[in-house]
Amino acid sequence: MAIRTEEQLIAFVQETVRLTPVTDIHTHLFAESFGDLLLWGVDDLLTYHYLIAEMFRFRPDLSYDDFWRMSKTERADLIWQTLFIDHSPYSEACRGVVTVLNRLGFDLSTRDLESYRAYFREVQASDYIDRILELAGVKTVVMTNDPFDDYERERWSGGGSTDPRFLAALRIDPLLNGWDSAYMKLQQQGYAVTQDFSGDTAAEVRRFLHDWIGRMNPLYMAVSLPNDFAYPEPSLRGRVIDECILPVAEEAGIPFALMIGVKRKVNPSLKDAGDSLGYSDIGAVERIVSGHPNVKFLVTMLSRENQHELAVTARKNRNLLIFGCWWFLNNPSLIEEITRMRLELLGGSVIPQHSDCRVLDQLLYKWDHSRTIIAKVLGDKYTDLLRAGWRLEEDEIRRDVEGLLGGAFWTFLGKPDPSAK
Ligand code: RAT
Ligand code: ZN
Repeated sequence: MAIRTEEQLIAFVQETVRLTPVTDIHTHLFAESFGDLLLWGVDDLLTYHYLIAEMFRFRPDLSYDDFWRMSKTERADLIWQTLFIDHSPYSEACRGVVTVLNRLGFDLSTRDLESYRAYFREVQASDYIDRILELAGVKTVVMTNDPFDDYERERWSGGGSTDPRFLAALRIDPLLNGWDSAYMKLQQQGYAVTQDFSGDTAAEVRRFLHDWIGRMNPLYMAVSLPNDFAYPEPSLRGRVIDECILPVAEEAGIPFALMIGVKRKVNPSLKDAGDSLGYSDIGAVERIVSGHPNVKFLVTMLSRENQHELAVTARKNRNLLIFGCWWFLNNPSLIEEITRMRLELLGGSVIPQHSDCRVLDQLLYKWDHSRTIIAKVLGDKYTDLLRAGWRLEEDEIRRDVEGLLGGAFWTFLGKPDPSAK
């Protein structure tokens, strides 16, 4: 059916974006079979590392050691008091908690954390997973799977994920960012590698990757990289990329996902909350992507200043799909600016957002908040088209939104969306 008025258009776009199920291409969530790796509930929400960093800003009196000695409940109490009671929770990470509690139907007027906790004591993980995915409108979640983690490896020996809503991604940071300890872990897993990368090491790393690809069936291999990432580079990281990852990505037919721009541990006392960001050299992305046209690359960058050149680089290389407003970019003002710019430069050949959720419940806020912005930007783009004289059909808008919320990802992978009927 054709759209007739601007009012009808905006309402239709908002409704379509709200109701179209999402493929969330990068999260730190896990299927229930991964046991303790799956985080959920109000205490995990409150102890999210984004909130830990914010809490410390208001508590110069609190020592880091005292905080880390506390139990999870005590940390959650402290964060609730500091960020939600002593101050108004309008930072994006705080507002996220409010959105979640509200969407779960809690009475926010009481601000009574204990009463919210009582609900979580009664609920079963499997029911809660169903409830959250349903409420969030998320059909598929891509996990971050670490073959260097002992606890996680055991879960894979037990069969991994049998829940088709949770799909794997093979995360290989230690290979690229910590070879001096990674090589020992590879040796423990039976691979004949050496610290100086001599002999059969490259072939053995390729064997390791193929073995884990066989076990996990990952949609892609992924790494986070520092802001000074260079390519090509006469370094161990350069050799691992050239001799191991790129050939395996091509042979296995899965993308290599690069998440570029992290400065790890600028304040180690904050642990996971102590990472920062820096501007990166887009030349490294240009060279790796254009030098390997038979490999697919998923790329996101952490610095706001890299976003425009990254979108332009994607225009030049069809084997590059850019994704998400990552981590410190996942704030409404930046999501809007970046999404607008990407749609103007790339149309629908982009993945505007991923959630990066670490706690299941966060799906509710990350997608609610992002959907609102995506709908706003898309509404503006379609309004411009309508004013330019283009006839807009509801089916075409539905098709476009499905593409942005997952379809473009599956097309890029060259795989059917497993949840498509
Ligand atoms: O966004 C985050 O939660 C970060 O701590 C990281 O997990 C980052 O997204 C990553 O995947 O390295
Ligand atoms: Zn992440």
